[in-house]
Amino acid sequence: MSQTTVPYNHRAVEQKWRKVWEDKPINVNDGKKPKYYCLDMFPYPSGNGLHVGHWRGYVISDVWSRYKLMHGYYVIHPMGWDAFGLPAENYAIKMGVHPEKSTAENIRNIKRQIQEIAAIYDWDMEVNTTDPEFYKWTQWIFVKMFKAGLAYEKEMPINWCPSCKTGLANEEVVNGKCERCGADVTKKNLKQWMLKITKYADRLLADLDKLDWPEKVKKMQTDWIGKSNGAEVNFKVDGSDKEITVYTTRPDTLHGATFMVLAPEHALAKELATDETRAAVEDYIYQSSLKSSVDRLQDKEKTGVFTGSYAINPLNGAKVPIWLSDYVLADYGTGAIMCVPAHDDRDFEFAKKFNIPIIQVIAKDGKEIENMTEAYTEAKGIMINSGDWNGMESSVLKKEAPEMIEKMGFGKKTTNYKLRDWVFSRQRYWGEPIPIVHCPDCGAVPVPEEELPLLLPEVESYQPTGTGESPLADITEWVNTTCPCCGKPAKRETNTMPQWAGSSWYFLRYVDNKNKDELVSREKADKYLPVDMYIGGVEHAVLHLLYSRFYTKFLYDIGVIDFDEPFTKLFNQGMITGKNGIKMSKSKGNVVSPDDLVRDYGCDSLRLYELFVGPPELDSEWDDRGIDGVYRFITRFWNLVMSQKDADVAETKELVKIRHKLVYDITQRLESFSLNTVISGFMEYNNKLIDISKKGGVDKKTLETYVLLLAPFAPHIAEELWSELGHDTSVFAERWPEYDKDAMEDDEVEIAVQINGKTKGVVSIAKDASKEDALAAGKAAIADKLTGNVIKEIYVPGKIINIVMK
Ligand code: ANZ
Ligand code: ZN
Repeated sequence: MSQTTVPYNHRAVEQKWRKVWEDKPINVNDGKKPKYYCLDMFPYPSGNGLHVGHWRGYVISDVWSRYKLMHGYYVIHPMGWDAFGLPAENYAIKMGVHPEKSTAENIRNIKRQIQEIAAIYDWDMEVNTTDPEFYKWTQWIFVKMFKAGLAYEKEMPINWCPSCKTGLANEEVVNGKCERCGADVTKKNLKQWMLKITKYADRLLADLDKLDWPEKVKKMQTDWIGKSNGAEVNFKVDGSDKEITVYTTRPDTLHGATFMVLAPEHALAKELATDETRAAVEDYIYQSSLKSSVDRLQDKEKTGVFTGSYAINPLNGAKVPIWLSDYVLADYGTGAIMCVPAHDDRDFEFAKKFNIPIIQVIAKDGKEIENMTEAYTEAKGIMINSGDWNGMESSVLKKEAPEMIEKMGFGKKTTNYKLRDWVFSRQRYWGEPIPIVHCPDCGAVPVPEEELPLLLPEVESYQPTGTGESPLADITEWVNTTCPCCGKPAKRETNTMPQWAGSSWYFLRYVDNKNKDELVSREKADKYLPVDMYIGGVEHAVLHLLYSRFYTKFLYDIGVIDFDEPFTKLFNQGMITGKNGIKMSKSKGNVVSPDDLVRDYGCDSLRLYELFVGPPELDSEWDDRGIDGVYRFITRFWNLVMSQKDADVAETKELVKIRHKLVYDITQRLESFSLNTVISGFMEYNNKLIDISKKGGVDKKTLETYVLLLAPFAPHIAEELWSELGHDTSVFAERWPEYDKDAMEDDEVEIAVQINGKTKGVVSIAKDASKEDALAAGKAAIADKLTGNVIKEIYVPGKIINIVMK
């Protein structure tokens, strides 16, 4: 057997195949193949370039795309740039260059890095959200939403980031901090453009059932939409004709309400104060207005003030004190609650602190608890202290009570959502101008569709002003315009759209990115959309992934597309972190760039190593050193194929079995996205085959099969070896190998050998061994224990040998 082989030279091999693929693309649309759309979450062109974590996501999606390619699909695998928005603008301000310039530079650099992955991206499909030909349609969708009554203006206190100097959507506030820069978010009263995403709340919730998405993400969206069923109950204020409506999900506990709490912002809060309480009430209202909403929610101890007024429980006439407390939110439900301390944790804590009676109305085990030390919050048990409702099961009553209350005439059945309309304006420069003209006579008028795009004008200073107005407000010649409706002087809207605007629909544009007349032609949309597989990080669960679903449903409703969910299947990859799980960031100095690794080890090795570092759905710590092992594996595989390819070895039973097992293992693991175990599988089989190569040699079919399986993972080396194995067409023109379960099965089976039903040993015998042979082998295996008289010998083929002795 010849051992002198051409050594593996990753640079030469990779350069060669890049060129070949460029001249003769491997993924072509012949109009006959079925399509498969595999999409990456497109990057924003950050100045720091890509790190190995970004790379991993793109490797995963390319492996999947190539795998589908080898199943006969035309794979739509595009890439583009999410280039508007705060990150790009903040970077530009920091560097002191115009965002347009820095964005273009960053795109060039990241594109170069992405091309090093050698993914089968179709660059003809590239989109850039800051390209006027693209944002024309971002603006067009807004105009359509405006015309449909889904975009409206409202003055209200919104989330304000004092550092980014702009308003934020609720989704962009994470634990009270700006999702982008981490500053504490405050409130600011501003006139805002809003999108009525709440109109889609029910559909966004119900259609989650249609999606093949990780349960975790579905749950996050479900919780964010936060649908709850319950009742509104009206309480009369004692000695007045005022009424307070509360929202409760637990009307079954109505008899246990011993007080009521209003949010300090509630319209009646001040009016309920009496002469004795007025000073304290006003002070409390003032103090809570100073607190941020995070403080309010995270406050360790409950605070509150008694208003001096009482309400009458409409069910039993009980007189209950009305308090104010900031643990009740003004903008959820009705901003007022009935409090049942025996069955709600927060109410319990409040009642304990302010010495308010606690009345138990659900008996967990049929009896009342003497001294409650904590609330019993489950709706399970028998009603007590509840008048006519005594003896009923709480869970049943919980469902029936809303209608009972409605019939009794003091409330109604209702549904509430946590989801709020989407605050859509940003007081920043680097975004799509909102295509609206404000006319003193006609009000807000959309820019006519045929005049889109409304170009983002040049400005002297693109720094945020902090005044609540965007830098566009300074450009008088741009701001002053005429009303599209009546022709009188009017002013342009100066706010811009959030970064999410472009990313909410970009995936539709890839398949028809040069269309001047339509966002996407219906023909192409029908043919190539929706996305079959979407790959990206989980951090977008209630932002991008919710917004895109909303946009898709809207575009479906107005007939642009014929599907109402954008992403059929979703895979969330974990993060690659630095040592000790610390997020990679420039400020921590732990960013690992793929550039040097590609240069030193080659693209194929880095691709394999990115997958080998850990389960793709989990976060993994990066350690450069491991890539040596992967490089060694590739080299050993190279040498194996090169040494065996001309050896003309005949296939043996053992080789056939190994080959089918290999196909089976790799396919199963790949299908379940267990990509790290795919790589370790390759390594194990590599070792096995190298062993065999030293004994009898490895046959060509087995080598070819291995190369085919490796192709989506390490495409260059696979192409080179495929050609070394005598083929003059691309390895990607081949079909993914199939396995035969029968051929995989072992000819031998291991069975237990027992004496009187107790296992004494194990023996390996041929599957089709005769009874005599099996018993002989079995007895030989436990010969030293066969001391006595054999009464009976039992052989259950393939399962067990039992020797009965006396
Ligand atoms: C009485 C009650 C008794 C409640 C009980 C709970 C347990 P969801 O919709 O699931 O989040 N609530 C209503 N509006 C509120 C507001 N603006 N701020 C703070 N809390 C509010 O939960 C609704 C429940 O949260 C309601 O049901 C109400 O308390 C409280 F044993 O009413 B419940
Ligand atoms: Zn007008």
